[in-house]
Amino acid sequence: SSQDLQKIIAGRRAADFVQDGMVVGIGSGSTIAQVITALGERVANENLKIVGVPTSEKTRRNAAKLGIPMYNVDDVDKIDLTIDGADQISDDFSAIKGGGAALLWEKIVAFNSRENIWVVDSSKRVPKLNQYLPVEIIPYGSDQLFKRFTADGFHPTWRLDQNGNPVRTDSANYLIDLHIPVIENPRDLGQELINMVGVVEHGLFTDVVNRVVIGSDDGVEIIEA
Ligand code: DER
Repeated sequence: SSQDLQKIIAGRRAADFVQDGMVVGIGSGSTIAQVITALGERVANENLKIVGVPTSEKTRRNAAKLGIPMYNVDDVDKIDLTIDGADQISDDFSAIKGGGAALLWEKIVAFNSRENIWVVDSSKRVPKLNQYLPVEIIPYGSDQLFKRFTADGFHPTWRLDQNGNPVRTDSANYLIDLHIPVIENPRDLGQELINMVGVVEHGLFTDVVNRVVIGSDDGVEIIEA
C-alpha cells in the first residue's frame, strides 16, 4: 500500500542519521521495523559499529536478530540519538504514542537521549491530536481508575489482546486508551494524567522531538522541530 511504501522510504532515510560509534535508541512499531532493517544491512555491509538501546522487548529481539548489539538504557552512559515512530504528530510537534503498548520505555529512552527523531507516514500528521490516547497504569486500583476516567468524560477502554485479556506492557502494567475528541492542550492534559495516583505514564509526548522524517507519495520530507 501507499502507506507501507511511505514507511519504507521514511524509515530508510531516518536510518541515514545514524553514524558509526553511536549509541542509538531504537523505537517500536512497523515504521521503525524499516529502520531496524536498514541498520541491520549497514551493520552487515559496512561493518557499522553501533550500540542499540531498545524501547521494547520486541525491538530488542528484532534488532538483535539483525546483528545490532543491544544494551539496556542503564548499561550505557548516554544515548546519542533515538529514532522512534508515533501514532500522531500535531502541528506543534506534540505526539500521541503508545499504539504499540511501548510508551513507557519509549519515553524513558527519549528522555535519556541527546537527540530524538520521529519517523512517520503522512497519515500521522494532524493539526491537533485527536486519536485515542494510551495511558499506562498499575494493575492494583486500575478498575477504580477506569471509573474515574469514565466520570471525567475520557471514554476509557481497556487495551485487550486478541483473546480479550488485558494487555500487559513490558513492565507488566495495564493500558487504558482514552477517547477525547480533540486534545486542545496536550501539556495540561499530560500534567493532569500524570498526577493521578496509579497512572505510570501517558502517551502524550511534548517538548521531546528534534526532527521529524515524513514519508509521503512525493518522497521524504524532513522537518526540524
Ligand atoms: O507506540 C508507538 O508510539 C509506536 O511508535 C507506534 O505506535 C508507531 O507505530 P507504527 O509505526 O506501526 O504506525
